[in-house]
Amino acid sequence: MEPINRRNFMKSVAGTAALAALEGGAARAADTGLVFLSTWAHGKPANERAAEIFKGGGSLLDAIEKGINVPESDPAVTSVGYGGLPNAEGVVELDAAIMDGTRHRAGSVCNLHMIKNPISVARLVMEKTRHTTLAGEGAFRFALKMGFEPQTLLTPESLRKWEEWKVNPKHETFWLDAEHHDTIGMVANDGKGHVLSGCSTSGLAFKIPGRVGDSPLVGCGVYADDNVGAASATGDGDVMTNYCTSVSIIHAMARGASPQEACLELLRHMVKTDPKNREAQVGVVAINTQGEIGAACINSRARLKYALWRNGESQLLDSVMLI
Ligand code: SD4
Repeated sequence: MEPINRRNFMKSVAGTAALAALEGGAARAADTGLVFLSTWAHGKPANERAAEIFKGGGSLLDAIEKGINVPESDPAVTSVGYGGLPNAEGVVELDAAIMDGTRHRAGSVCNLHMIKNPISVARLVMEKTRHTTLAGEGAFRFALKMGFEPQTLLTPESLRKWEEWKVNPKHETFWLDAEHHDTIGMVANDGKGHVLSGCSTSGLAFKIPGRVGDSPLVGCGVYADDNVGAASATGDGDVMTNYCTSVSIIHAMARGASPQEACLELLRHMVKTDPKNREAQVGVVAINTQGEIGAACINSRARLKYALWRNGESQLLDSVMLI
């Protein structure tokens, strides 16, 4: 056998890693490629916009923000931003959060009215203040200070739906029940292990004014940590908040689960702790620092479709359903 001399050692994989360590840093992970993963069909144009921003020289934060701005600004999407369905009093109240896995910092807004891009306001809470969450009137006044233009967020369509709901004697109210709804949650990996999570919603339609769902809560609607990965959630926030969905998924991944296993582990736990959750509308997405992904939902009543952008290919796929 050839004796190990310095030249042979340095040619070996172990030698390269050892040399990198000696030179003051661990060997850098290989580039696994840029990935954007979002909830629902409106996640597809959002991912495509995000990829365009990143490839044009923007940061991953720019990419997530501008990507989520797409459904927020689209009046045809009635669950996010402009055109989102209002609360029981006919006021559109928006929730959003964004978390940066490098800084381990998030920004979020709750019950924000008259500002169509809450994810952009959430980003500024993270970047311009020492706070993490601003709510209601304070969030609105902060947005004005940051130069956002107030505008009505009701569209003829969302107004019509609210009027219909209001006069329906059997209308569902959130004093008791929940209703199906589609938030955008987006997670991303820049291919070098930097991850981010963002989430934006108008919350459950016709909710009690002041209600805050899971989406703007750090650990629930978003979580991101460059040591592990990122996660986001969609569905009935009144159920999911009790399970701290996103951070629970990240903790399972930190213990060694793949993103897909981690998503399913959380959903199984939800059903085990309360069998009624079998009927709950819950969808989750996750990505790890190597770019592996997971997407899962509890039942077929709200089968989560997720949008995946990878290697220039943009797809809409079915998530794994809990069985
Ligand atoms: C909420 N989680 O406010 C949001 C709604 C949602 O898909 O995600 N719908 O409870």
